[in-house]
Amino acid sequence: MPVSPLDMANAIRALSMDAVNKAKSGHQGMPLGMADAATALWTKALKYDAAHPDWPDRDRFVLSAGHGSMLLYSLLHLTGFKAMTMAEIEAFRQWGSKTPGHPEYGHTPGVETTTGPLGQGIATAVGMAMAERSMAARFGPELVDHRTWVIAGDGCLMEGISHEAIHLAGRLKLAKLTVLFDNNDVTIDGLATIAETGDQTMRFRAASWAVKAIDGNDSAQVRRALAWAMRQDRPSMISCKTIIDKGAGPKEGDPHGHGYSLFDKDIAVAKATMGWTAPPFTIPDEIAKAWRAAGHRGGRARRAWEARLKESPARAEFERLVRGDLPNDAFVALAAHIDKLAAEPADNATRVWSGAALEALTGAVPEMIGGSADLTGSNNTLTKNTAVYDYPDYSGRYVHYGVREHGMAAAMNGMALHGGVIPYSGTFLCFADYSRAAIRIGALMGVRVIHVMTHDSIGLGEDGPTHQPIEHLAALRAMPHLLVFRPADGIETAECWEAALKHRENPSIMALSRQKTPAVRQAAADRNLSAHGAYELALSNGTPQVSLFASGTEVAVALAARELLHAEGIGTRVVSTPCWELFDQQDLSYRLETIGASPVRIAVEAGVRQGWERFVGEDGGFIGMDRFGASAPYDRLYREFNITAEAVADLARARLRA
Ligand SMILES: Cc1ncc(C[n+]2csc(CCOP(=O)(O)OP(=O)(O)O)c2C)c(N)n1
Ligand SMILES: [Mg+2]
Repeated sequence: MPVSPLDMANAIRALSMDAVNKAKSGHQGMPLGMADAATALWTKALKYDAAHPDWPDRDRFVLSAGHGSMLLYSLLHLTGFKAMTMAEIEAFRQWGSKTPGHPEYGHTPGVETTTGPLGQGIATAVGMAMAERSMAARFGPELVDHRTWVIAGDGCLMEGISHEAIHLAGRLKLAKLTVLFDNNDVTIDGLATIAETGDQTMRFRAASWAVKAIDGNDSAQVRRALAWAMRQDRPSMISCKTIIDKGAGPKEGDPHGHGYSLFDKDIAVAKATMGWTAPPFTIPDEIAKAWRAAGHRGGRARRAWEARLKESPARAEFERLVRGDLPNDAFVALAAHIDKLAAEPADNATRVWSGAALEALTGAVPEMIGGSADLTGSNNTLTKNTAVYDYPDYSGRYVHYGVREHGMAAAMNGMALHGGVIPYSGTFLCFADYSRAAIRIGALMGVRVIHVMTHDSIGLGEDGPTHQPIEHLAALRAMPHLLVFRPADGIETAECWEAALKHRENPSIMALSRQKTPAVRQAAADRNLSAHGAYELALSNGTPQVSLFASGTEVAVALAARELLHAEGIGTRVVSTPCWELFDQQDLSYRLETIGASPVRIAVEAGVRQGWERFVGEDGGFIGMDRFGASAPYDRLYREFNITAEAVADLARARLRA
C-alpha cells in the first residue's frame, strides 16, 4: 500500500503522544492538531536538506508555538536530521537531551530559533525574512532565494508583539514570509473564546497580508494553500482550522487537551482509531522511508546552489558573511576616528559619538543594518552609508521599525540568526522594558545584535521620570550573556562599539547619553581599554586614599571630585567601568588591581545602587538614584538629586573621617 499523507502525519502523532507520555509532561495537543499541515509543509513546500541543516539557502521554519516542540522534533527525526535520533525522542525533556521542553537554538540542529515565550517566534521570523531580502538584494536570487515559514497558535497571535511583527512585515511587503495559524480555538484555560472574539484573518488583512482560510486537517487543502502562498506578492497567512488532539479518539477536540492529557489508555484508543499498530517509538518501515525521502528532497537544489556558489565571483564575500567574520579593515576608519579624538579631545553627548563611530563602521562593515523605533534623530543611528531598507529595493541598510521596540528587538534576533547581517537599532534606554523579552531570547541564543539605547539617565532632563531610566542598567546587567556598555566619552564609545562587534556570541546594549559630557580620555591608548570592562582612568596623586568608580556621564563627575580631593591633598583615583560583563572575564589579578585597596571606595552612577557592591564592597559609598527622577533641565536634576562632584567629595571626606 502506498504511504498516504495521513500515514505520515500519524507518525508525528504517534511520536508526539509517546514522547509526552514517557516524559509525563509536555504538549501533544498542538502536534496532533497540526500534524497534517506540518506534513504538507515539510514534504511539499519547505526547501531543506536534512543532511545539511546549515545550508545557507534553506527555507527557515519557525515553530512560534514552541510548546508544541514534539511536532518539530518529530519532523527532524522523521526527515533524517542526524542529531535527532529515536533515543533523543525517547529522552524528551530530560537532562542533556537534544529534545528540551521548548526548542532551543544552538542546542538542537534544525532548530532555527529558540521559542516558547509566545509571540517571539513570529516576530523573530519577520527578521529572518528581512535578512533574506537584504542578502538577496546583495547577492541575487542565484545565491539567496528562500522563504520563512511559521507555525503560530492562538497564543502567539494574542500576544502584543505579534501586532508589531505583523504590521512591520506587511509594511515591508515581505512576500517570502508565510504564517500557518493553528486556528484550533483552544489555549490552556480552555476555549480561546473565553478571552478572544477577534477575527485573525481580518487582522492580518488589515496589516496588508494575503490571507486564506482552510481546513488545516485536510492535507490537500493545505498543499494548495502552500502553493498559493508562494505566489503572493506580500506576506501570507493561512488560517488552518484544526482540531486540537486530532486523532485522539474521544479526546479529540478536548478544550483542555493542550498539554499532557493523553495517558496509556487514551493513547491505545487513539492508535487503534488511527490504525497505528507499531509499538511505541517505532515507525513502520514504509512510512519511515517516505519521510526520509522528503528529508532528501532538497538535496538536488542544495547541490545546484553549491555549484553556483563555487562559480560566483561573490563567493568569498558570501562565505565571510555566513561565517560571521568581520571584514579585515572593519576597524581602520574607527581607529582613525579614535586617533583624531585623542589628538583633539572634544565634549559631546555619547549618542553623538556613537553616531560618529557608526559613520566609520557602517562604511567599513557592509553587513551592518541599522534602524530605530521612530527615534532616528535622537538615537543617531542613521549614517550616510545606510540608505533606507524598503520594498521593492531591499539593498538599503536602515530600517524604519516604527514605534515597535519589542518587534524591533525580536526582528534583530531573527536577522542575526539568519546570518549574513549584523543588526543594530535604536530606542530610549527606558524602553528596554518594552523589548526586554526579545533581548532575553537574544541573550539566551547568543546572537550578535546591538541595541543602541540613548537617553540613558536623568540626564535626558525635561522629558521627566517616565523617560528617565533608573533601574534599567541594573536590570540589564542582571541578564546573562548580555553585554551592557555605558561609555563615558567619544573614545570609550568607539571602543565599546568595537568590542560589541567583536563579541559575535553576545547581544550588546549601548547605553548613551542625551546630554553633552566632557572628554575623559585625553590621550591615545595602545589598546582598547574599554574592552577590559573597567580600567584605571586617572591615577592618584600619591597613595590613593579614595577610589572612585563610575560609568558613562558620571565618570566626568568622578574626575571633577578627584580634582577637589587632590586640591586638599587626598590621593584619589578614578576607575571607569564601561562594561561590567567584560570586566568579569578579566583575570583575578587584573580585577583586584583595578578595584584597588584604598580605604574609601565610592561608586557614582545616575541609577540605582544595586550591583555596585562588587566594586565598592558592602560598606562602600554610593552617589546615585534611589527614587524616580523628575522633569527639569538636566543640570538642575543632577544638583537636586545630589549627583555632583561636591557630593562625591563630601562623602569621601566623611568616610575618611569616620
Ligand atoms: C509569553 C508567554 N505567556 C504564557 C505562556 C504559557 N503558555 C504556553 S502555551 C499557552 C497557550 C497557548 O495557546 P495556543 O497558542 O492556542 O496553543 P494550543 O493550546 O493551541 O497548543 C500558554 C499561555 C508562554 N509560553 N509564553
Ligand atoms: Mg490554540
